[in-house]
Amino acid sequence: MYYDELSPAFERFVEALDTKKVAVIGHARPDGDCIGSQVALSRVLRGQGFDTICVNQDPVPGKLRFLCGEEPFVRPELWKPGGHVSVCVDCADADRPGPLLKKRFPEVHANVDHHVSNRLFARQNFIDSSSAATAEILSGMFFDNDYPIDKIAAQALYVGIATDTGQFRFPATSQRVFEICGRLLHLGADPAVASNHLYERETMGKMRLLDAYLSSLKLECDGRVCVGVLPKDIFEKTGAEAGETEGLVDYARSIHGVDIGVIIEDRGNEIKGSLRAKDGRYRVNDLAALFNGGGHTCAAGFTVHMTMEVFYPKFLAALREQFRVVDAANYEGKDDGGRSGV
Ligand SMILES: [Mn+2]
Repeated sequence: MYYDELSPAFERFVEALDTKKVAVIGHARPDGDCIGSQVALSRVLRGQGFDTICVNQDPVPGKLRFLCGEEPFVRPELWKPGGHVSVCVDCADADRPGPLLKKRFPEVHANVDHHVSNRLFARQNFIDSSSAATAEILSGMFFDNDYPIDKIAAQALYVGIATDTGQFRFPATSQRVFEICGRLLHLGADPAVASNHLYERETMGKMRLLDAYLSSLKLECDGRVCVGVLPKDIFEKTGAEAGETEGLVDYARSIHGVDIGVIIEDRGNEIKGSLRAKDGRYRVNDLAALFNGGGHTCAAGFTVHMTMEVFYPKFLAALREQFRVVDAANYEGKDDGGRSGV
């Protein structure tokens, strides 16, 4: 058994469903774990006799379309639920699917997620914050319950896990992750095909964006934080798309001595930020929460209505306070080494 408590509860949930129609809902600006989880859950439930559909506020990013097979993805403005049961994946709170979907599905029946900040907003919540990906939880529950996983679902689950572990590098990359991925490969998941689609198809716009981001990098907090800022007109200048900021922040974090990498998009009256820590004990989700955001202990984000002039000093003060608290806890030997959920 991978999930002693979640798997039997999930089977009871599936067996108790009184309708056969299920909408599998992902979050806004979907990533590999979100799309992978939706594709797999939709296919596996279909295999159990359900009529399923995937619903997202935003389109499936081009890089992830190879995962979808024939899986129907719809946008809420073009589709109305007809008595569908709603299941959210990879959503930490009820707002993550976006305003329109929140209105369409005021009551969410089930919620499968691995965010430590999950608000348990559904009727039934299948949450494990020790898991590296929602796709890991789904894989484990499918295996535990002997639900058949076809080749497309296996690839989708593999990609969800591979992307959310930073290609098997982040702290939540456990023995269970490798065991589950081994079984997914046995079922037809193909790491080479996946990485070709994900990492060998960059655009020139993305490279120019990377160039601009790297040029802006600056060390703060005695070299423990590295911040890069993208100005408002960067997308017109580089020809990059908004989604291509994904992964840039990893370069800031990768510097020797840096504990937290930061990317900030300065949108004039709005600041969008992403934080990536090398260690879970920095709890960047708590930092993001100060600015209206959330996430994992190692990876978090926020969007806040402020100008850069107002935001930046507040942000630096919050970082300094976080280091003060974390360093004091370490000194007293109270830290858990970041093992409590990434
Ligand atoms: Mn995820």
